[in-house]
Amino acid sequence: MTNNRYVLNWIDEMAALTKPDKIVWIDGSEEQAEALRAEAVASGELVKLNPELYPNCYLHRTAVNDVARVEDRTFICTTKKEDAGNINNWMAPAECYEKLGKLFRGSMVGRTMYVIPYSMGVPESEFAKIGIELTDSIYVVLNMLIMTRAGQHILDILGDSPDFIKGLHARADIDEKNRYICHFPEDNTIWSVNSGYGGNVLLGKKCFALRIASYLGRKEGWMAEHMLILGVEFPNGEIKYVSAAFPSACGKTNLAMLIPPEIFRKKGYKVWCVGDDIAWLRIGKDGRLWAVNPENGFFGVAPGTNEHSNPNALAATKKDTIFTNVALNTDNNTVWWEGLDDNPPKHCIDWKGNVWDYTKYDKKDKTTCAAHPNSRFTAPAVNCPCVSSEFNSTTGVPISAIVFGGRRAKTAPLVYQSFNWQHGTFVGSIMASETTAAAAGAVGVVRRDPMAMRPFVGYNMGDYFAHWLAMGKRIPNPPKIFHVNWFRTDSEGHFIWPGFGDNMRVLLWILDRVEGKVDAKETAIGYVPNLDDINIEGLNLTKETLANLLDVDKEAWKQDIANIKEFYALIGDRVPAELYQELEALEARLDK
Ligand code: GTP
Ligand code: SPV
Ligand code: MN
Repeated sequence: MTNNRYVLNWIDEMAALTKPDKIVWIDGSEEQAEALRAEAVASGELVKLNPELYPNCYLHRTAVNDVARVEDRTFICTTKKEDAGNINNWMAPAECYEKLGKLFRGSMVGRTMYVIPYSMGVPESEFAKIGIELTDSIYVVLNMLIMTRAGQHILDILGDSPDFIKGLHARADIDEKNRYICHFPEDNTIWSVNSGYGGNVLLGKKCFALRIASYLGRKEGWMAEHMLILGVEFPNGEIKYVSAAFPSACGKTNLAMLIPPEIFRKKGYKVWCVGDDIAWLRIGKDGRLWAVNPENGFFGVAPGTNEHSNPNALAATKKDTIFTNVALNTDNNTVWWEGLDDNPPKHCIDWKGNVWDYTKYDKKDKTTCAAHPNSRFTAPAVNCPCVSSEFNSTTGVPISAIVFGGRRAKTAPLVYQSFNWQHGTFVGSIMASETTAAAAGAVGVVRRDPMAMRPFVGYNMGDYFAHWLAMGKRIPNPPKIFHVNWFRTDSEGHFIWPGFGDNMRVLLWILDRVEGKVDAKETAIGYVPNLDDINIEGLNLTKETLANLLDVDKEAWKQDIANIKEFYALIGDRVPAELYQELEALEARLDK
């Protein structure tokens, strides 16, 4: 345990509020984790899966009303409302503590409070930051043990320091009307109540590593981003690193674990995964931008994951994994989800815990799904066959290119390059994507999602843009900035680009551009590949189709401009003048 007064006093205070029957410190040992798994199985919180086929794997079902992040119930509580900005929900800190205090009061009576000391990042690294989460959920404890570096050694490293993020979570009544995910960046505090689902309750992830960390990054001169990190290994053994920001459920995990098409594999190309969701970026002594993944596991989308789309993710889930809201095949006690294979189990319990009738399953009707569309796996990073040798590096990896992207049926071409950092920041700021099941609410609606950070910036979005511009001025050798879209559709709504492993073809163009190896076509929105510079060998795709994928539809872009203006106006008066200049310049180029 610890003698740290700040830690002990805070826990006393939180225990006096929530009144748990007992307090258990999570030490990180396998014995303690195993005892908790057994306890959760006995209570029905976890289902133990077939130990031959899925050793040390478990299934958990959340409440039916509690299956995704809740953006409308997520608050940034700064003293001044302007510091949270118009894109975030805001509550005054005192009001929020008071309101949530009532919900937390006595919420752990008859329950156990677990104390989870954890580090985001390799604890020995300069990048790393420590958090302590107090929770009454064994599911949260077991997930945090996979997703972070947790246990007694973190308390030892913390020593007497007050420098840790204080997280309090209680399941309370899982009452959606009283569900709150609240952040107090000025107090290094996170309070989450009435949920038991992933991003709402694994407080090291979105709450700390993005919302609180983005706030700290701005103060301290670094960046916390919703980005995967991957390394492309060339046949000569050289590795170049790329980070990419796509909104939730838009392909980060898939790109991070990409397996190159055979023609590239034969030549010796490989892809290594450093991270699949979050990147912390700092300027290195050599003047480049360096990135670490602060997490230690993957909380990945299950549906659609299969032998062909993402064999690396699938392999990662074969042991030591917790599945959330997938279907249970009761014939052999294994898991299933839509898109795993074309053999829905004959005897099955769906994500709601009901017997599921496979004969009524209709691929086009999400209400007939056995697994929830946002069902997830929590797998240790070490399980992934393509995990990078730099995964535990204390310095991280140098980033050559930053890639933005989203789901756009029409406007955005397959890939384009920004003119420079300022224009690249503008490209990130106008990102848009169709919404997905990762957050509660309508699916498939286009919304602006700057840098894929709309739900995750812990301060004013205008200030966030300014921070990007300021960072660009400070990085002597900045990465080049690109934008991709794997999701253009034809008139029947089918994806035109094959995606997944074939995205390698686009990554190689990006890295060729970084190296100055290929020319490009200058268009109104940025540099677009010349047709011959994207290798489509072995693809069932004609040059004409590629030309369509790369086409910049000026009319569609002009229609987008009005929406961008509205969005900037919504963010308010802290949008930097440089971005308005970029917007005007884009408009002028489109009119030419
Ligand atoms: P979060 O964990 O929510 O942040 O999501 P993510 O960005 O990691 O998304 P993920 O890789 O899990 O992909 C989400 C969905 O997009 C899955 O259903 C994938 O099958 C699908 N997807 C991923 N990459 C591609 C692609 O290149 N093309 C197409 N068509 N679909 C893709
Ligand atoms: C996302 O929604 O971007 C996720 C899943 O990565 S969650 O942890 O629930 O935020
Ligand atoms: Mn994510």
